[in-house]
Amino acid sequence: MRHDPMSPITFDLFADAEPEQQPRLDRIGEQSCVLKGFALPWLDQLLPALDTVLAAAPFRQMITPGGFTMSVALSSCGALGWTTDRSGYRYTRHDPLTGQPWPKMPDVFFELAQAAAREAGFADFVPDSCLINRYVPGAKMSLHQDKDEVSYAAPIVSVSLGLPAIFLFGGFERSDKSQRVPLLHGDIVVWGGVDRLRYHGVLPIKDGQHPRLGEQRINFTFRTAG
Ligand code: MD3
Ligand code: FE
Repeated sequence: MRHDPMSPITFDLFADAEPEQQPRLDRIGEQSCVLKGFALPWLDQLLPALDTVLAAAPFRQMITPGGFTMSVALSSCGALGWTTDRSGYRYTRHDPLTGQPWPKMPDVFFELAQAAAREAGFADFVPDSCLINRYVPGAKMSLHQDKDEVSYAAPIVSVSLGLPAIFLFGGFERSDKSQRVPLLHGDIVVWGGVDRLRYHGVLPIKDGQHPRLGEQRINFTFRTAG
């Protein structure tokens, strides 16, 4: 029998995803939302591109201005990369480890970030920086604000891969109560507008093995930094 021309030929990209990863939009703040499972259809393109970036700019643990070694290991791609050392936090055009410019942001990274921002209501997001955070079990990120970007007009897009995490979404003072947002492999969070300067963090990652990424969580944070 011939295919009915009115019924598109499709296949289910989410056939093997967990039910909680069915694509959907959860609002977590006035201008913030979680796009559950949004990155899943992009993974086969995303992971090889990630390997290329990491071959040029490997993960490294950085030192905070206070002299502590971060439990999260970092890399970056795009025109600007975020770094910290004893002298402070900043965006740089060169990787301090290699002395080379940060690797180019792969097209598939840019396109995914732009598509997610659009889905969340932010048209024409043009990220110039992608910070790549690697968490092993036990690694965490304490409550902080992101204030190193030139403008707070653009949203921030964050892609979670690998082991699950509990994201802390706080208020405008460190002492404000935080909301706990579970994030799974393939989830994307978009923050903007009035929520841009909220305190946020990540609870220590629990032990586990992710079938695709092993014993780690990787987070991409896209920003318009410069
Ligand atoms: C919420 N990274 O790199 S996603 C960071 O999962 C960072 O690795 C976390 O916080 C992670 O700075 C959280 C990114 C994020 C970035 C900016 C925000 C969440 C935000 C600004 C306001 C509220
Ligand atoms: Fe942050």
